[in-house]
Amino acid sequence: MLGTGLSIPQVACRSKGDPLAPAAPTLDLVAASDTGSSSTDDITNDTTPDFYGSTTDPSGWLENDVVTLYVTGIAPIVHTITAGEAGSGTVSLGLGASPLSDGNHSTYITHARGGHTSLASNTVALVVDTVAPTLSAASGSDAGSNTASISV
Ligand SMILES: [Ca+2]
Repeated sequence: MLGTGLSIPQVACRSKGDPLAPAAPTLDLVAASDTGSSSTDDITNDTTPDFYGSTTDPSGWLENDVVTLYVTGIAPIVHTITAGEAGSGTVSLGLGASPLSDGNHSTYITHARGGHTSLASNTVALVVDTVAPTLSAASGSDAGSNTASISV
């Protein structure tokens, strides 16, 4: 109501994510794990592909930061940054003993520090395809006329 002297409480503007968390990382499939005709299409026959996690956080990776790899179809894989990995821009993330089934596996990571978890990285739309392609003859591809008339 107007004129009552009461003001409408301001709704806090929620920023996305935890302000104390590291910046959202980025994720990429390692080219060597991206088999087939393209090493950048995220279609692979490797059931335990390796990924690169990259941080855009100003502090980079710090020792004991936690990177969690989420892959559709398997339990999250938790990786703790070692002293050797700290300071580097990228960290190698493997699936270990968790082979993936054929099909689509949406994959992303988060970066946590001191209990504060970043927003999710980009999503890699991984496709695992271990079935060898079969060659089939193109049929009906000769759609044109088979006769030619030649004027003499
Ligand atoms: Ca590929």
